[in-house]
Amino acid sequence: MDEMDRVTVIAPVNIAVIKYWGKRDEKLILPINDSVSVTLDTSIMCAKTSVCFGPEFTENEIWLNGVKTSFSNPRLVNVLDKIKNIAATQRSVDNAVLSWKVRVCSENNFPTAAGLASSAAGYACLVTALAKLYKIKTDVSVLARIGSGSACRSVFGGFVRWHAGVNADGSDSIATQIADSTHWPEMKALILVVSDIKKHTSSTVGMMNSVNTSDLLKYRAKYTVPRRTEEISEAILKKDFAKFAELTMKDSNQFHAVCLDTYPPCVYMTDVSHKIVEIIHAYNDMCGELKVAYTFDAGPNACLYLLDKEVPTLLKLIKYLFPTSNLDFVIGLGDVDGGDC
Ligand code: 2P0
Repeated sequence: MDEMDRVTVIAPVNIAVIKYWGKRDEKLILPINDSVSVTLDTSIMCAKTSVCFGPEFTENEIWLNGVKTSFSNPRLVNVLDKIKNIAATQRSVDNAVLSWKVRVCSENNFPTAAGLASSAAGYACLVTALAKLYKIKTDVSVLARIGSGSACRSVFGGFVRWHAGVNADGSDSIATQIADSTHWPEMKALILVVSDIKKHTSSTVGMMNSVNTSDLLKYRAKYTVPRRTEEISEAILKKDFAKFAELTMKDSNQFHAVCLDTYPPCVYMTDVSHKIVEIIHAYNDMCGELKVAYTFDAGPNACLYLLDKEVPTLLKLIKYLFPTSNLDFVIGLGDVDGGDC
């Protein structure tokens, strides 16, 4: 096989501060509200994907963390079809190449499906690698979105906003950068892995149930998120940590309130997660200002945002309160393809 027929890409994890929860179109993966996230440095958490194709392959194959997995996942098929269609339109590869089968090998260096944005990094990686393999020119954030909504935010570094858009075809549902990773270098994320067990309700199913049953989600999408998205973008640009922290914590809390308002409820936070919330509020009260913000995705693990000068004290506190835990790590902000995984 020609070396040109193999591409490897690394993509970072992003952790939302204004959460995406709920779709208006399941097939195109169009959200009901904008969301904002922070892209983390790839040194500790990232996905790495290699793709290749060739006339000798008899079927499409995907290997996830060393295990061969079915390629029949409709999202995977959809992403590959879409990329091949673009390649055909742009005539970026020979027609014969379009009939070749592909082989995908993807690895994460962090717990999969434990609410640590593994699908975001995974699909961002996959579509970027496939777009390079088929030599197409396109907005990879749109392709990533079709794989997994939050993945569209992982194609940019720094602070990123995913615009819900209004078009029925999803052409304006894209991610843009609010500020790059050098804008606020003091900003750090401290990840506390409470559990790496796979979640009961996948985000996809959970958000579908929320759209169908939660009144709070309707209120959130219409009134809360539009205001918070503007406010947090401004806080990021002004480097106003207290405002950033307040909005981040309130949005995490409202997202989990929506999960409880869903019928049947989806419960992602555990007693330990709630303990962490309590500790952070007590810490901020003790400091007399907001020094640390927590946020929880569709899982029990905490992501704390804080400025670097606060990291040593916070780490000491966490070690004191959770002496047996060795599952915490500090990460800076990152870029796309920013280092070895
Ligand atoms: C987010 N989450 O904004 C929110 C917060 C989880 C909680 O995006 O169905 O895996 O593939 O579009 O992207 C998780 O949702 O769901 C998610 P699909 P995805 O990060």
